[in-house]
Amino acid sequence: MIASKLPAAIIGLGKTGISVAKFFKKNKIEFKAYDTRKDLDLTDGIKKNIKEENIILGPLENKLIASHDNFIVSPGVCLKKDFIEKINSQNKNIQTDVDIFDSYNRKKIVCVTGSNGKTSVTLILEYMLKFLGKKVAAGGNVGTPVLELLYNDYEYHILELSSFQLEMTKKIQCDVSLITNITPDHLDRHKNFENYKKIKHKIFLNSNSIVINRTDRNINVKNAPLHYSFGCDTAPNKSSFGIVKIDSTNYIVQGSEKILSENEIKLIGRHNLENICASLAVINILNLDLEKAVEGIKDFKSIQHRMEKFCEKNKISWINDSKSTNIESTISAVKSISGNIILILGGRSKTNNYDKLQEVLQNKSVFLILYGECKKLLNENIKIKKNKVLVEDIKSAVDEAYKIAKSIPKFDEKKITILLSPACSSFDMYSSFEERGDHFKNEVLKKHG
Ligand code: UMA
Repeated sequence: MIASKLPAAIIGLGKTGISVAKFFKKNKIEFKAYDTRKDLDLTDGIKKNIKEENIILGPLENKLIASHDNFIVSPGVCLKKDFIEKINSQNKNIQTDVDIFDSYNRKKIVCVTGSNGKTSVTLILEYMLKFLGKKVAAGGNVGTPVLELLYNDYEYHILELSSFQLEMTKKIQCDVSLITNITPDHLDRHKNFENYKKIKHKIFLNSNSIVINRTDRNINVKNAPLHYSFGCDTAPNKSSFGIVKIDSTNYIVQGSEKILSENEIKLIGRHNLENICASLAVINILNLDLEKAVEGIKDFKSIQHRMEKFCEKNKISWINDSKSTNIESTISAVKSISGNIILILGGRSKTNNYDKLQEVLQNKSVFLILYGECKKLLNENIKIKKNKVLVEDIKSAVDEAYKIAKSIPKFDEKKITILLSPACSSFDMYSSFEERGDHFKNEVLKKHG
């Protein structure tokens, strides 16, 4: 923050804004808080940390710029271009909670970003470090605002940073940073893929070492510091991790050495093997006990809302993958399942190009259930000869899926998986993918008693 006699401006009063307000209150920094929602409910979290006279609701007017020198913007708030330009032209300062965290943090940090898999890698790393006896916590996009981490004496912080968080962040100094992969996402906000890629790469700027997915051409390591790699191919040397298939079993390898078989872990899908590879590369760089971390991961169960197998009855498995809010993530999910799949897709669409998904579905034994705001768009854009049905909402999707599963002939020996992997955001009907996933699980569990 720049030195100023004016109060700071906190923009956005969700989890992030509240955490900034709490931090400022503790550190005796004056502030005012803004939220563009006129009818915002003043939650207990807000009331506890912010005096009502310091809360301003409604559209952000350019005239408020004169009242502040420091603006701390929440990730979900997309500021107008002229608002940002005005702040910059007056040598004022826009930053994020991640910048404030950076200026106060003295502990080791690993930063993780990527279009898919970033939450999984964050949670796998947190789990591995705990297994190794380290005091560690994960924060950022994964759910706990980063500033909340500073109140405890952790040895390691694992930060999941989204493109929304990186966009306005000026600097995050880290020991290791990692990009899992980059595919187009959130382009409505970031305008074009080039810009999105550039924002993702900001994570490398102040990192001592970096981990890259060597098979992803969208990740550019020119001028980057010392780097280590992972990928879904063979590993070129001892400081890299990869996957090889021997006699139809996938193994994680470090260089040429097999270190873990897919049959030894509880996580489902090849993409999770990649997530483990990425995490092991970080453990390696941090000079921690790799062998023990490999032992630990064998007991790691599914992560909520990410290929979470939460119910298995009468040869039917139910998987909640509500976190898959884009096509690439749904493709990974579908590819990782064999047998009959009843796939629930829908929500608010982020695109109208579903060609890649259609291609994958054509080679699978799949029945589609399309729900929500974009069900018709999906119906028009996913042209597969297989069965399809359109329903209103998640409850009807669960009812329909159950009916279809029951109707699959008994002589069909293949297992049946009912998969919610929507390829769309949840915002047509829910406030988050978590809420959607919880609703799905509740409806299923009601059915199965
Ligand atoms: N708001 C405005 N104006 C706007 C938009 C929002 O005033 O134009 C206000 C809203 O009225 C609301 C508040 O801002 O009161 C919400 O702030 P926010 O959207 O930044 O959300 P937070 O509650 O602070 O949660 C954020 C992340 N949310 C987003 O990036 C949208 C959470 O990621 C993150 O867990 C949390 O900080 C803690 O770090 C969620 C997410 O959806 C999971 N992430 C996206 C994703 O994973 O795809 C990027």
